[in-house]
Amino acid sequence: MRVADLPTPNRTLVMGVVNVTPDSFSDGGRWFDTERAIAHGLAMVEQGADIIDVGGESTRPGANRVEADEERRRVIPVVRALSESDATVSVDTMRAEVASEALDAGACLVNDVSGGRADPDMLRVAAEAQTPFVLMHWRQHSAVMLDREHTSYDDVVNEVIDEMRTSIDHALAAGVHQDQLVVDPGLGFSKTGAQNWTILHDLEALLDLGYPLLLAASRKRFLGQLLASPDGEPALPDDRDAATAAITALAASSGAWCVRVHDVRPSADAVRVVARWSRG
Ligand code: PMM
Repeated sequence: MRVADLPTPNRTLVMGVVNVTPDSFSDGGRWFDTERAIAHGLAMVEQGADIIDVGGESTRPGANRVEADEERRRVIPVVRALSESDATVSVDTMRAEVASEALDAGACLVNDVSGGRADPDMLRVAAEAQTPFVLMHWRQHSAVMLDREHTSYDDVVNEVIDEMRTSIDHALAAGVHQDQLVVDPGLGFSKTGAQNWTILHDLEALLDLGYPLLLAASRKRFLGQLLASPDGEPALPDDRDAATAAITALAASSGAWCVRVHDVRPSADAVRVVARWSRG
């Protein structure tokens, strides 16, 4: 499946993450400086990233929101510089005004972890821009998303799908075109570790929605829990990259459209292996 105006290499795409934040769980502070963030994005293109996802607001569980002006200050110069260097850039934001400015600065895709729910103006911006729009499953802001009420499901796969269908309907009603939409189950967002694994086990059900599927498991807490030391200490984010690449291979072989990762090269290699393997 292809999404209008993005690379179509006949394999799963790799989206490299640039968090221009002081506090993301996975790489907080490393790319907070504008020039370092730009250099990191360019390095990921060299390593085989198809898209660079630039975000200025941490969504780690418990995180509080950043002011719009600060988010804009973090994100826009990085989006502009990477776009000018011909990278395909995505903006990771829940704010319509930041999305709109990033699109003006050259971004080709809007990645909204709230699926258009956090900002009432976001779907209008996406509809007018006619660029791809990642619609992630989301229930609540990060400050409260792991509270028990927000991780409560009787049947996580079907409820996530139903809630995504509702968000898709809202997007379409706002004028977003079907061809623009990418869906994402939002691993770790209002989901426990076990619920993430249930979703991954049943990717087919998500693919049946009929939209390109993006998965962002990279370095997430449930991988740290899986790889915990014998005394139960979770593996550190940097020690979750091999497991992330394993998820990339499985996601690609299941038919995911794109994986969003922090360490690009292993996943860029993995998607190429899967494509070659499947050709025989
Ligand atoms: N996760 C994070 C941030 N952005 N975007 C999408 N589409 N899906 C995700 O699961 C997702 C995201 C979490 O933070 P990180 O940038 O440190 O991975």
